[in-house]
Amino acid sequence: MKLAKREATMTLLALPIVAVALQNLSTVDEAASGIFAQAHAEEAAKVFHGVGVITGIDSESGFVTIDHEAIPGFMDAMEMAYQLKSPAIGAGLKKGDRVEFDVDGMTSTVVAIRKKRV
Ligand SMILES: [Cu+2]
Repeated sequence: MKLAKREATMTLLALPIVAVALQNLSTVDEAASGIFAQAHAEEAAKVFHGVGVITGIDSESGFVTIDHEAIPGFMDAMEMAYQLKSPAIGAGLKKGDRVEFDVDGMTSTVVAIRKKRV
């Protein structure tokens, strides 16, 4: 891409106006591919929403075990341990609490968790 651009620019050195136009076009192209890459990164870092009951919580290590319902597009219903993004976000939660939570699809880290109103 870079090489092609340089060659094209050199070929068109005698036509500065066209060269500038080509460069502008290329810049737009690069900006567009940057947006595309960002969109993909966001897709990979998708956050899923779950609902379940806390069956265990370790507020020091920041692990919470949740007996959760199926999380559409991510995982079936199961009981499993999740790492909290930080132990602080689990503050005030205890075993038996019904919660809703957001889990990062890439790392399976719980990024948000709160008591669910019945
Ligand atoms: Cu699970």
